Amino acid sequence: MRQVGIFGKRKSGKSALMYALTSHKIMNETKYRAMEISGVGKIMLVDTVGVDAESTSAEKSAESVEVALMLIPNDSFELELAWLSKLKKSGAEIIAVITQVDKFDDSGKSLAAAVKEVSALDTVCVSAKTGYGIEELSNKIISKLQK
Ligand SMILES: Nc1nc2c(ncn2[C@@H]2O[C@H](COP(=O)(O)OP(=O)(O)OP(=O)(O)O)[C@@H](O)[C@H]2O)c(=O)[nH]1
Ligand SMILES: [Mg+2]
Repeated sequence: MRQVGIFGKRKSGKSALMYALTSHKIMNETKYRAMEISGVGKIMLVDTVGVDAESTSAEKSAESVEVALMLIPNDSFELELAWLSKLKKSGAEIIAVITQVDKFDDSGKSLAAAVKEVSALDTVCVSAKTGYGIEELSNKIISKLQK
């Protein structure tokens, strides 16, 4: 099945984002969520281990995803930049996702601009808590899958 991978440091909000994107209340922790997207078909959202935890496991996941979401929760994103080059090499389409933006005064806009400046990537600001930006991110994922 076509896969969309969620990458980020521990506690960056990977699992919360996966649930927000699939908009289901779930009872148990799971590493995969299947979702049906009209015009695209069935895809698998893959929650990965923190890129600062066990990198070999996250690297394995990187090999099989078509679209990679690189989560960035705050302005120390050196490790994420290193991961962005790994993900580029794997051939995945990449979206930089500023997470937990309900914690920012400007909804993450200045951080998004900084990330965009160094990476030249598509950047989206989201909050799994409030739902901010979730629809915009879904649409970006869909457009990447339709490429
Ligand atoms: N305020 C706020 N808190 C969030 C948001 N998303 C996640 N959190 C909180 O941040 C913490 C980590 O969220 P997770 O979704 O578990 O993060 P994770 O990246 O899956 O963490 P690991 O699986 O342990 O690597 C939890 O306490 C969440 O409640 C958000 O959008 N806003
Ligand atoms: Mg998690």
